[in-house]
Amino acid sequence: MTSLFSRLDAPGDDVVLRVGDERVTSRQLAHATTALTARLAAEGVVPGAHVAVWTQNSLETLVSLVAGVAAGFVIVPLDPKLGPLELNHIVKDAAPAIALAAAPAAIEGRIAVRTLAATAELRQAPTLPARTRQIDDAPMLVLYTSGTTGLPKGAVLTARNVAFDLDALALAWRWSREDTVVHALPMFHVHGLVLGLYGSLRVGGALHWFPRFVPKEISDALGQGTTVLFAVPTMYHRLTEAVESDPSLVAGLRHARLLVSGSAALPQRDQLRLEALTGRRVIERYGLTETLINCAVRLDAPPSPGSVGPAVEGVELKLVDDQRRTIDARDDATLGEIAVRGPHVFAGYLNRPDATAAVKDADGWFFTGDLACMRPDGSVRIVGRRATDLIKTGGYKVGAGEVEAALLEHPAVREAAVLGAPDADLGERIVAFVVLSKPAEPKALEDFVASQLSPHKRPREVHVIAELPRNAMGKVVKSKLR
Ligand code: MCA
Ligand code: AMP
Repeated sequence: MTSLFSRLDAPGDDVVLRVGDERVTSRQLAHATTALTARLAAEGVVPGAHVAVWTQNSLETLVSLVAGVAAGFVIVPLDPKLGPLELNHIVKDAAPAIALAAAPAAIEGRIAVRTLAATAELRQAPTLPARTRQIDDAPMLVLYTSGTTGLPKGAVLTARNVAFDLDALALAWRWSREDTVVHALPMFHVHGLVLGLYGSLRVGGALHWFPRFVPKEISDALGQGTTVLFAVPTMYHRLTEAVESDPSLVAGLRHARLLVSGSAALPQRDQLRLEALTGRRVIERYGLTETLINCAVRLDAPPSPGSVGPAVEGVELKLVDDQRRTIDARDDATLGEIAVRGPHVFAGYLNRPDATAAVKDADGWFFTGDLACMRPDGSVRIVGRRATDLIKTGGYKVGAGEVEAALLEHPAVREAAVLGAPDADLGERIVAFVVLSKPAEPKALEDFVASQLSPHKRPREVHVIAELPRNAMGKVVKSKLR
């Protein structure tokens, strides 16, 4: 067996993590792993237990996320802006033994919280050698992800899922110890956590994390030796606008070895604008929480606009029709649902065998719900989604049903229908149509959703209408609302 975080195999004085002016070496991370193991063991929390990490904007968050996995706990990273509706559900569903936080957290009172005073603990010499996480099929992470209806589901990922996928990406992008990744993504989803953080400790050299996205900070980091940028399309859109109004930002972007976009479709318009300004092409990769990254444009591939690349090394990918029969066409025109198989496909949803069986068949194929065409060279062009009730806004997946349910909790809302409308910045913006039983201001309804759920799930537009359009069966016809 080999270890998951190769970067911690021979701990030394090399900096592996950076947040603001604070830096952590591989030796300090190994110390933190030992300290965390001992500390939680003293409380009866042993490897294999679910440990939540409240992902606040601080270095302690990164240390907890790495040390927790290295020590063998099953880490449940949580958005510190989760609303009470989501939090109640997740605490019950994942039942974490304990939560780690950098500072007082809203989760306090629901489960025991321990603060990891990283900077103090890191300096203490360990009394025991650090544990290292081996690559096996045991659960390593539970990541909550929205579905069309109901509350978020916990996707269980193993160390093998993660190691396999990161190694495939290293091959596609020649990602190596020479690289430092910079990103400003949240640490409770695959993109920022698995690719950015765990990737930098397995196949890369270091991570420089900005808890907030500020174009100038990203550009400066790239100008000062950081080589790779991971970002969602909204961030590339905002970087482009920033470069247009402040051409000095171009210098940093020109230095980058690799600019990667994912989590949602990168509009070609933004791609071309950025290329014209910087001379650098942004490459796309495609994935899901449940499968990690399935496709990636290779570093040496010729330009192929609109493509998310072919399946990464070791991943089987096919297009299927409505009956899940294989569609054998590479004509860039025939549409099918993407299905994937390989060691990267998750173990299943926590406590939800029904939901797992709906997406993963007995032969190991995972059905993504994404619609695409395949080109003659095997590269994939994503065209849409089967479920119109899934919205991708700023790279976050939001189920329309979850927002509708939150709106219906408001005493003035009698009926609600939510959909995603095209948006140049966010990709899609959440739009709500409501029928009221008593007067209420649209802004108050937006704020109400933001107070019940994570604020990124709030509708950016609320329209009050007299009645929702329905078909003969009484079902809301959302296409009429568009
Ligand atoms: C605004 N705010 C509010 C309200 N309005 N708070 C309460 N009530 C309100 N009515 C607050 C927000 O909480 C936030 O607080 C601030 O105002 C700005 O929020 P918002 O407008 O939502 O942010 P934004 O500027 O639109 O964010 C854009 C973003 C963000 C930075 C691009 O969407 C983002 O980080 N996206 C990344 C998503 C991601 O990582 N997805 C990966 C999923 P404050 O200012 O305090 O923060 S993994 C995946 O998809 C797969 C595997 C893959 O392929 O990667
Ligand atoms: P999530 O459940 O948050 O992991 O989101 C996964 C979904 O994001 C996929 O099913 C796709 O719809 C979408 N997605 C991720 N990367 C891309 C991409 N490069 N282009 C288009 N859609 C993407």
